[in-house]
Amino acid sequence: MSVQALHRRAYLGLDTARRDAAHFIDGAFTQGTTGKNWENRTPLDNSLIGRVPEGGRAEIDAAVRAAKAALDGPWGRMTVAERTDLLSAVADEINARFDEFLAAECLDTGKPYGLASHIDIPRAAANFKMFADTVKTLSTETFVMPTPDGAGAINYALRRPKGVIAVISPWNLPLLLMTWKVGPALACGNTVVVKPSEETPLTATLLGEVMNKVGAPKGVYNVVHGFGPGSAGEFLTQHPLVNGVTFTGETRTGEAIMRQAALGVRQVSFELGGKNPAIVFADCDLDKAIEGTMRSAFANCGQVCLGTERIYVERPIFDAFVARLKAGAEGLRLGRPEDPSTNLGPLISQEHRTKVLSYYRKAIEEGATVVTGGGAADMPGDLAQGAWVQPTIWTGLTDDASVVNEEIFGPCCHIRPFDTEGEAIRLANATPYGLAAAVWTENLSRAHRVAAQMDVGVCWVNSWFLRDLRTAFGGAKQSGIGREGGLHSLEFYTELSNVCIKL
Ligand code: NAD
Ligand code: 6OD
Repeated sequence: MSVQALHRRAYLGLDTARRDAAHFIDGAFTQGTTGKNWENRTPLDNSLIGRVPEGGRAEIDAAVRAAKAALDGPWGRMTVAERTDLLSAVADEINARFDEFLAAECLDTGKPYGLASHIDIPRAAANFKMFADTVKTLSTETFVMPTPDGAGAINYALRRPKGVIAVISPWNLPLLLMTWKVGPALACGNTVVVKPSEETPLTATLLGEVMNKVGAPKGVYNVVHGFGPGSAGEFLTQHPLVNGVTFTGETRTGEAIMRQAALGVRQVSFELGGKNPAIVFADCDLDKAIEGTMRSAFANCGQVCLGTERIYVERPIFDAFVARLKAGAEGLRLGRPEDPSTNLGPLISQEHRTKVLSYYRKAIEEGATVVTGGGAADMPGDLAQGAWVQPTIWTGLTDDASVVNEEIFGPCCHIRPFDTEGEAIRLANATPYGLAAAVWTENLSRAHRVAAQMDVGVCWVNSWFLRDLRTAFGGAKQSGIGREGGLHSLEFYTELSNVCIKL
């Protein structure tokens, strides 16, 4: 189906009534009792999508208690096979309602249909399928031990759900990142209360309809909308019946949530910010390095935690690389999501645009050469009211420039030459963050050698954002705590309990 046809179907599918968000608590949609709500505006042209209710302590308490009751009730009594069948049905239903999810996500974020239909929505379905498959075949360890009386003992481990999991998610890949946590949490037998980003309330709400459709017991999946401090986010992470907090977002927010989760000593799993490097060696396949770096620097308007904002290029190919990346950036088409030629959307909000543009100004103050872009994007008609910026490339900054050190989260990058492998590794690692790195080389030995020295959770060689969901995903240093993905998710979403039986 063409993207335009998809668009027509999707916008019709997402009827006006559904553009207002609602909390989803104990299997029912509700506006809650605070009487507070806010306007949800699309960053495409700042027009009103609908309203979002702000949850308070009462909504959080109701959601957490519903989640606890489901654990102690029908959900807790389901067999693994029943639970995983239900999660597979969730995945099927997301795919069946693909167009509605797509329309909702693209309204909230402004991202191109081409991107969301290849990444965000299919990955959300895959997040449920993959974790359902993972837990189907789980086993645990057993140890037989001798005892002084000669009878012996057997130890075996039980993996039990952790309990009620608080899921706090960001706006950049809203459904993908929320389900990346909800999928394994439910597969392991937990129940969840989700506090989606205030910028992107729609797809989390829509998932409530899916849960009801497939027959998920009430209280298994709950959503309460709101903000962070002094609002639903803080109330949720402090709630005494919450057993674990999984969060994706800014490192500074992670610090606040960690303090909140410290009450009652709740475990946290954090996927945080980054200032990710790419190292491009002269022996790379330049076509592939340019194609990959175009994606890592500009995809989703640079709003991907794994995105590349620092590029180190070996001197012999520096000028060629800069010229080709400039040509690529200048070839990007900004526009409406449904336009098949669009490959760059707006930033998430006017507030974020102000932040990104402040870095664009700072780059010039700090002495950058602006290779391309460097300012707001002029857009026609209604789009002029949206959160658009130009894709931007700089060179010439010193290593201590704030633009080279702070996460900007926009469609921009700085390119710097290097002369030796050791220098490139030192520069790439010179950051308090440690989320991801990309290395471009055709030399196999170098690929292994350099990857082994990157202080990051994820290192891609000759690729970027190539994801096998069974692998460990997370950040080193200030980019996170813990790893999620495949069996690694069990570390956070289950409690291991050893049973020792004396024979
Ligand atoms: P954010 O930290 O501003 O917000 C994330 C969520 O936290 C939102 O739902 C927000 O309402 C909530 N929140 C804020 N303060 C809170 C508090 N005190 N208590 C409870 N909840 C609170 O992040 P964002 O702006 O939505 O997303 C962008 C950031 O997320 C970037 O830094 C990016 O690098 C990071 N990110 C990281 C990953 C990863 O996998 N490491 C993935 C995506 C985004
Ligand atoms: O692919 C994933 O599982 C993942 N967590 C991606 C994060 C992207 C950050 O914006």
